[in-house]
Amino acid sequence: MNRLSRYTIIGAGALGLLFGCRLAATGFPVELAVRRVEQLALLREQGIEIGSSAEQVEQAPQKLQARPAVIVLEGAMNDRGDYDQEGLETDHYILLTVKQTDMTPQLAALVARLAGSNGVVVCLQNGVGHVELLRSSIPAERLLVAVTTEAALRLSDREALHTGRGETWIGAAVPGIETAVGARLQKKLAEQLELAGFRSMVSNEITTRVWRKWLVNVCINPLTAILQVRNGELLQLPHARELMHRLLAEALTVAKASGVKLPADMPQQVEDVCRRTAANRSSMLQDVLAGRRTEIEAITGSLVRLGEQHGLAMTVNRSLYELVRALEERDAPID
Ligand code: KPL
Repeated sequence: MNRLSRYTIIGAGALGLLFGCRLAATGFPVELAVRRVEQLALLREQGIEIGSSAEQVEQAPQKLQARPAVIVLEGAMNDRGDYDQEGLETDHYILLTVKQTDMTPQLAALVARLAGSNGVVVCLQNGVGHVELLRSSIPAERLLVAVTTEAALRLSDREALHTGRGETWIGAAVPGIETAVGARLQKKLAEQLELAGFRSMVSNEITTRVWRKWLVNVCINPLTAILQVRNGELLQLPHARELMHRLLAEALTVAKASGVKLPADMPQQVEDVCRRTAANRSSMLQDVLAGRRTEIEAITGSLVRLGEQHGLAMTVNRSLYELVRALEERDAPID
């Protein structure tokens, strides 16, 4: 049977705006769930606008606009009425683009209610921890992860800049349970994201991809936040570069103890990300500069805890973990 799709995007930060705008502009029914009433009003009035940087489109900067439906997150209901058409059932994809720090048990309960028995929840968070929150309430074949290297910068409550094209890998969040329904849902999502202009693929080694992204964040995010430098500078400062490699070496012992096999060229891969995103302020640096809570718990904290459970000495990562926590605790930098 031919099945339609509809999308609910939870979280209208840079990635939420980017995915919401492109999917809606491609013609999919999209609703964006936001928390703040000011953002709701602005998006309802003016829609989303995504700019593409000149390097990315290899020509003059372009703008894409779309006007998806916008709802208040707390009021989100699993109301399928408007979308179901005679004889056609709908696949409801719920893209979770909130930060790790917003992934609370309350949000997980709301997502489960919204998903009902047929929704498909797709997690795009950095680090780990969110899947554990969701797996008791979402059937395994309907809980997906998407690892993306699409880069976007939020400019306002309704505008973002697509700063770099990347790739999006989709797979089961709970590995080892392969079903025909799960495979269909993953394939369809990859095809539809591709239609919306994202290079997307289903991955049968998604755990490795999650770990690769996680370790890249472990190496880059805390260091850039503490040193207050852009990603590229980690390669220019010899001591920072050395420390970054020590963080990675320690993290790789955790991967090995957890039975995760990562490519031998991880050190080069981390350096490549620094080069490709040289001008970026990492998300953790942006959080520190804005006085927000960072994702340190989900990125370094969870790695340290896992390593210690395996009996490993996590001294380098633990030190950076404590330093970022201290940055969060202080009121303001001295003058
Ligand atoms: O994912 C990132 C982040 O900032 O969170 C990297 C890859 C480090 C790019 O800035």
